[in-house]
Amino acid sequence: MIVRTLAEAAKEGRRIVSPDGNWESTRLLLRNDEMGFSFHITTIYAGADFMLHYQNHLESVYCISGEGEVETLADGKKYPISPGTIYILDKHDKHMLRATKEMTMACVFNPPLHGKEVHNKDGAYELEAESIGG
Ligand code: 9YT
Repeated sequence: MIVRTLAEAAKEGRRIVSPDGNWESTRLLLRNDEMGFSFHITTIYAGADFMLHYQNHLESVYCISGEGEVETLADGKKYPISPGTIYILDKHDKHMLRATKEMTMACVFNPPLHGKEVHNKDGAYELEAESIGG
């Protein structure tokens, strides 16, 4: 069994702060744990308004606290996000994410992230990224 805490994980280099200033994420479970998915606690900073398009991954995002909205760009639909809401990007949906109040999210990725990923210019993560912890 593997047991970790958010505080320990942050100290061990699992906390990634996005260079775009929109979010940070502590990646508690990664590819090298060999579970088939990764699990992160992500903070979306208040005022963030940015495009994401996980062309190489599926992601589910559950809101623990805060407030915002997600917009799917293919159809312009906007969905409010508040504590208790999950959105599931089952179609690799290109989307905008907006935080009116800082949001804390639990995020799951398939395939699992290596650990150091930040978004490329298309809002995606590359498949061959640097790993945390070997
Ligand atoms: C909701 C979302 O995708 N935010 C960007 C960060 C991502 N959750 C991650 O890399 O942990």
